[in-house]
Amino acid sequence: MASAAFTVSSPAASAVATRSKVLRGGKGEARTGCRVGITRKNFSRVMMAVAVDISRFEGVPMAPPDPILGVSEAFRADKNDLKLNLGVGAYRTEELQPYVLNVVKKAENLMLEKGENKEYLPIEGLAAFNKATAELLFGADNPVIKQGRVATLQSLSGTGSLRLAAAFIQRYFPEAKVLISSPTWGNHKNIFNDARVPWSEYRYYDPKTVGLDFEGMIADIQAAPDGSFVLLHGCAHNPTGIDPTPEQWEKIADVIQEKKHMPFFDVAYQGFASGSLDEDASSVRLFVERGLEVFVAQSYSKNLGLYAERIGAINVVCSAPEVANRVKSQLKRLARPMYSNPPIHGARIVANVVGDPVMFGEWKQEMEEMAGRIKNVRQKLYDSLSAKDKSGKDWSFILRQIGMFSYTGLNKTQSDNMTDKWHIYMTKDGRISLAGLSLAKCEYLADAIIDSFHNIS
Ligand code: PLA
Repeated sequence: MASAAFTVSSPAASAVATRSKVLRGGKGEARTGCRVGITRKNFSRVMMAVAVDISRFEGVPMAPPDPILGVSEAFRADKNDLKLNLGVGAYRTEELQPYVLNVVKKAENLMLEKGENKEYLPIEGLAAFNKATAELLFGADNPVIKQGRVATLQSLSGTGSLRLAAAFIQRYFPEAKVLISSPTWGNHKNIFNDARVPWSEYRYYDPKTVGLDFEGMIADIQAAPDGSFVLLHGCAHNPTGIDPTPEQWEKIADVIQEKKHMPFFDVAYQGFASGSLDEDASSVRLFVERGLEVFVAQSYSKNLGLYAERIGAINVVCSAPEVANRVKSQLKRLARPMYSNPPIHGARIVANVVGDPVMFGEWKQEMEEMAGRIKNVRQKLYDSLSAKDKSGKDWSFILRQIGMFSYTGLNKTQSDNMTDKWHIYMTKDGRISLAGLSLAKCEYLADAIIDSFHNIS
């Protein structure tokens, strides 16, 4: 720890020590951190005239690694050739290499040719992006767009958009709580905690059926105080890969409407669940068609592979254009002191791809290919598990799950075994990212899962 050169018992003493710049060696010799030119050897002298930095951070404990992004750090440190990173939901090629979409490269080349400048964007982001992103989500012909009832702000990808919405909830609905699914994407809880928005969970996953606990979900949404915010995954629920059916979505909308709750969608995988952008937005559109006011956070990390560009948006569908203007003005007011204005590069890529019919078509095709590759490894994993596991266990739940992930049902100890023995990196809730799996690695993964499932309790 590069903290203090000497052990000092109290802040007052440290202040005196720093001020006087005359310190005794001895007790603190083992510690480091003194200023230039002082070696450990010199420390043994009885008296020294040195300036010492006494850390003000003694009260700052080490934070635990992030349950998802921390897995990638551990993966990078592993030197074993067999290692496999199924932690973070990042798409890889069959060769397990990161993938930059061809259509993204094409759009970037065009941008370079045009020689666009790097001026600040307005607080709400790039106008062409905001138009494109709302149209992609709601459908260009949706009356809410035509009537100007959507407040759209480009923000820092899905996470930043959720965080901005959380700040808005905290400021304008201080009494409200947010209902989140159990389980959910781990960062949801952090986001609402940091924004000081109270939350509670609604039942979602039923380990007995390895499916949706629909009754439990409805009962919990019904039991929540009127006017709560209900966080819903638009498609490809993370981590379970289990989505409600269209009929179930209707019932969820009924209860939310009845209870005057506010639906709040997190759409981080549009196009990645079914391969179709429209189909994956159908849950959101259903709520909008009912005339409800709705929050929607969007991300282009996965569907356009723009992970590091931090491009996404927060959309708030309002009852009237005048309301949308007010809401937007307040979102801008929240964004300004947080990050001032959003980055331009990813916004231009999205605006160019969506705004150009040829590139839009190319994107949809590449997205289908990515979604298709994930479906293929999903099938192969299921086939390998079924062929290798002689216990008679039914692995078909893997085929019923959709999107990037499979929720294997492995517990923490079993997940630890996957990593410690098999060098397979995954989150401790038993989630594996199939987007990071190749056909060639399916058999190895199946062996690891069978070993962990049957031999570790
Ligand atoms: N919402 C959900 C449901 C997500 O799964 C993720 C990303 C996001 C929002 C935010 O993504 P963004 O900020 O990059 O737009 N979840 C990942 C990565 C893919 C992560 O944890 O940050 C995951 O592995 O779960």
